[in-house]
Amino acid sequence: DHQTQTVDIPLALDGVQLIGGEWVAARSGQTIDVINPANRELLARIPRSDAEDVELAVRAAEQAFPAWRDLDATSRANLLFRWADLVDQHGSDLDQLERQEVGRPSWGPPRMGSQLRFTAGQADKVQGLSLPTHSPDQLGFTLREPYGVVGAIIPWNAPGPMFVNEVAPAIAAGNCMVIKPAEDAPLTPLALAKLALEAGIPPGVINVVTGYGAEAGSAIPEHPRIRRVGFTGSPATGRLVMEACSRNLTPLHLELGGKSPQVVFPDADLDVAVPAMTAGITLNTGQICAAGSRVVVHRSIHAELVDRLAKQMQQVKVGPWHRDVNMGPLINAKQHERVLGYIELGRDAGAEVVTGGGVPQGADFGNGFFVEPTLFNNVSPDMRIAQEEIFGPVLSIIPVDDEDEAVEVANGTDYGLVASVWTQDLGTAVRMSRRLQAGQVGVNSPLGAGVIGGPFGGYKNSGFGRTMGADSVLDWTQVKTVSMRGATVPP
Ligand code: TXE
Repeated sequence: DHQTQTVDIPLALDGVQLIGGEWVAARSGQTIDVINPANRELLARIPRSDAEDVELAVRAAEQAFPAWRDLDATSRANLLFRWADLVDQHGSDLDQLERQEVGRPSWGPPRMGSQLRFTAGQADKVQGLSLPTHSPDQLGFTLREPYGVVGAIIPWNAPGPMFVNEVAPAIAAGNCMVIKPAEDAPLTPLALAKLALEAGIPPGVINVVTGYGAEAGSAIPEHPRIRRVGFTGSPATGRLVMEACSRNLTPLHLELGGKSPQVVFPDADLDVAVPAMTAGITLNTGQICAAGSRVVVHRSIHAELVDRLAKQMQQVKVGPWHRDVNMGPLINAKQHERVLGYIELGRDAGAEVVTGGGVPQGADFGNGFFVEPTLFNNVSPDMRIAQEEIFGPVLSIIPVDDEDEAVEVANGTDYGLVASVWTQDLGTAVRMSRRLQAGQVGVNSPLGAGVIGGPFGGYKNSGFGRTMGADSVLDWTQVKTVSMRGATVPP
């Protein structure tokens, strides 16, 4: 039965983290249990680290830094390419590991290898400028240099890609990284770090410190010798990280989630839009920063769209990760309570549950953190379910009368990560692409997905800074202007 379905995880590590190329326990000796959220079965234990362990990781990174910085850029790129090869070779193991700790069905072969290659290709293209000078006896130019030791904190919803998106550009630029994965899903990051070591990336270049946010995570922005920080997670924690960075004057980038609108015009091809929007809110059980959680629809097709979305959402097969399903459980008890709490809030505010709205029943669901795909109709834009990120498979439909109102509603939250437009009219598509306040806009395409090298990040409270794009390696460098003259007076 489902209690005994956990398969072997060849890449998983038990009770240890990576500091200076060594697999070590936390100084305290304490551990945290990592469970499969589909059945609460124990997957592994990870070190419960704190500031002391982060200090050791920073020292290891400082030791590794001079040689890594001075290694020629082609060699650094080659090591990242080799890492990408190993990630591809172990693609199905990595997928299985992530499926078990996140509790999701397979998405097919992971794309992390391609993102790694895209980033590796930038390692030897970090270039400065030559600058005009006041004198012909002078040269002026800029150098792009790494910061030194840098840090990152990542969430649990896509632990593998998040790890790659923070670590790869930072080390490609010549920095050494101390990264804390989320306590709920640290195993894919540890496995990726193991493959990086096997690829020949030197000890101390990547250090993975595991533990709780308040203990190990907070020690990263608070560390005065960590010179740059990347954070992905909730706005509340992002604020804490930024406050700590402000005390050390440490630059950072933040990716804080979204409340992404799907704007549907009367001429939209619903055969395409309905399945895509359904996937956009049920993929990873809605636990995606880019999840399209609001449908803003023209009143003339409102009733038809509600009907078709409800039918499509009822087709979504929910179950444990190893079955042939489309959607797994939520990550943990806290998120389960939170999502069910939002569903209650929506009902209390007067929105209508069209489908879902509860916990699925049956032997397959055991004691996993499952919730039904849930569709709310007649949501008004000011309701909390229309304003706050739920991070679950909960979709709100908001009817509007025209394009201006659609824009006002779509832009009417504090977030601005992704927005999608469904229309066949080119003029509408062009206007909406400009009018929507979001870091990514998809036209007839959900989640802003499918673009290679598209910079990813938010407008407004969704954060600042961009990852994944052609500038991602440059973002982990600082600029130095050099002005140079000969040491003797020219003839
Ligand atoms: O996030 P946290 P949680 C949103 C989503 C979700 C909500 C809560 O809406 O429902 O956040 O999730 C570490 N100092 N997103 O509580 O706390 C923590 O250990 C330093 C959106 O899981 O932000 C983990 O590694 N670090 C998001 C990471 O921060 C701290 C993805 C994220 O956890 C810390 C995840 C502290 N004081 C949640 N406290 C997205 N943008 O995609 C915690 N952490």
